[in-house]
Amino acid sequence: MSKLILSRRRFLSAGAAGASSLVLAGCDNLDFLGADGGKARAILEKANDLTYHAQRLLVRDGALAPEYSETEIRQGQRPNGSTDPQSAEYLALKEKGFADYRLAITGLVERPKSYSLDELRNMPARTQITRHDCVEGWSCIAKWTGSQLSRILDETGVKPNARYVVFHCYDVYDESDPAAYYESCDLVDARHPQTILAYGLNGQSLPVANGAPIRVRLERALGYKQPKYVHTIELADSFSRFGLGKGGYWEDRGYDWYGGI
Ligand SMILES: Nc1nc2c(c(=O)[nH]1)N[C@H]1C(S)=C(S)[C@@H](COP(=O)(O)O)O[C@H]1N2
Ligand SMILES: [Mo]
Repeated sequence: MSKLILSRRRFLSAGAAGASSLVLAGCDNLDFLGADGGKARAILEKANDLTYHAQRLLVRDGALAPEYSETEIRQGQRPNGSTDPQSAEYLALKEKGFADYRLAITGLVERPKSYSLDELRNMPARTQITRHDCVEGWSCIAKWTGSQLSRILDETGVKPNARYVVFHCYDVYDESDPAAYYESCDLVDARHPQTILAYGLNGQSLPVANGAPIRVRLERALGYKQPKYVHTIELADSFSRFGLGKGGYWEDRGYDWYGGI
């Protein structure tokens, strides 16, 4: 615990947003913090708020994550977490090459809507070569292609009381625990130009192992904030009613909600 607090202090005094990832080095170290109601967890949650507000002060809303050149792509994107969802619904979609897939936009939107994969692919695309940083201690530079989430939010309209975007996924990460993977971000990150719904990876269609047919790229955040196998994007005024209420699958298990790098 003292190590965690020291890291947070060091982060704040150093004034470098990137230093916040120090505290997340090694998923294993954090596992014990996931226990609900624990004192350690309450302290971590306070630290989360601190990180979020400090990051929002330090990182300009529109600041871009670094982008790289083709020559810096050294290997394929290493698949991690769920890599082959087994739900009946997902398997049926996969069997037909995702021809029947629809991405639903629901919740606090003016015009709820759903998109086929072709509709998403026919929108103006953004391609970006970025670095993915997983808290387990590895990084990969890869080229992602997709539709900007901001365009989709412009099409559906966002109600004034919406504050968060919640991403619902097809997979359960751990077969012994029925919780579906989910994630969330605020509207500043949702409307960020590099926040895309990716259907392409390194010039090919997105493989199942990396989240086919659609996965989110939230380039200023850590790996677990990049949900794969997304079926629904829900606008909400709070994330307390989803999962265990902390804003994401791994957040429910003790990770930082903002997860900035
Ligand atoms: N739906 C879903 N999204 C997920 C995960 C997962 O298990 N399920 N794992 C997360 C983690 S911890 C990482 S590091 C990245 C891995 O993405 P990749 O497989 O494309 O490398 O996906 C993130 N998004
Ligand atoms: Mo990760």
